[in-house]
Amino acid sequence: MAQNTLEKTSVTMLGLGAMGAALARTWLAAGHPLTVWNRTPARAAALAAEGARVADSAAEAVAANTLVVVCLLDDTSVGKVVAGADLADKDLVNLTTSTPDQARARADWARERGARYLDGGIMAVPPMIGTPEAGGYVFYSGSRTVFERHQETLGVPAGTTYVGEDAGFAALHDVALLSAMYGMFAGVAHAFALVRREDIDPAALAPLLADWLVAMVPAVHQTADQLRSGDYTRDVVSTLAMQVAGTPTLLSTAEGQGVSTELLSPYLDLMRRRLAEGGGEENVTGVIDLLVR
Ligand code: FVH
Repeated sequence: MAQNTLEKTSVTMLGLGAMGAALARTWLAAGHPLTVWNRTPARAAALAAEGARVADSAAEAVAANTLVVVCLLDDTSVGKVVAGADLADKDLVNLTTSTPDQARARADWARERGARYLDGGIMAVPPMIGTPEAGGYVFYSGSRTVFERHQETLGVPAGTTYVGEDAGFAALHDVALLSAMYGMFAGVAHAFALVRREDIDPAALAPLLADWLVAMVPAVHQTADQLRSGDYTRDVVSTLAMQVAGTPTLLSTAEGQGVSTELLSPYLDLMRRRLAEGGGEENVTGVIDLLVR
């Protein structure tokens, strides 16, 4: 166990799955006294050997410390696990992935039980926890008091980014980033599919693709700038009219290569709709307004 536990905040950790165990281990290694509980007790054995105190029940673990961190499978399991515990005057930090509405409801639920509530959305996978150079971090939202009081402790496993008092905002930021990631994965899948049957080494395409995607990243900031100003023609280099004119090339090439356009077509359809509505001098920012119902 790490030395010098003096003045380190004591932490209770509920849930020792892949993520919960990784989080717990970093607090232990940093010298934070740690009480853990997991539904399947065997998963606590390794942490016990490293110095964690293992509680017999979730209620006992919650009673041990003011700072209670929860990282379970889903919101339903959080409700089940924490139901029997006395939450009065606890700082409950829930790092379980949930929807914004679940997080808000969980915040109300915790408040009704006398707890202060902070929600978290983890932008990392377990090997990134406790590895600052990996760049993982956690979005936090909800009680600013809890965030500020425990920021140093919460910063031990990964970076911390507070995004507001609305308890649903951490989950919303988490899902926004993940959704963008899947959009990128969809584009990457289509690109590799196009060359799949050719004598083109995927390993040769990969760096070209990666560099191109990185070169396109400034578009994210331009989009934000246009949304804030309301002027979707601001600093446009490639107009929507020009881009839509190029879409038959993309679709014909896919057809020629025997590749389904089911990933690409929905986005191109939205571009065409925006053009039809008169957005020809914009770039693609207007598509966002078609998505918001
Ligand atoms: N692992 C990852 O890559 C991602 C990265 C981003 C954030 N997620 C979220 O973190 C939450 C926990 O994920 P995890 O990786 O720790 O998940 P598991 O290894 O499957 O462990 C699940 C824990 O939840 C316990 N559990 C499940 N159902 C119940 C229940 N009904 N009652 C009590 N506990 C329950 C489970 O206990 P056990 O199976 O060991 O008894 C584990 O402790 C999650 O929200 C991710 O989306 C991870």
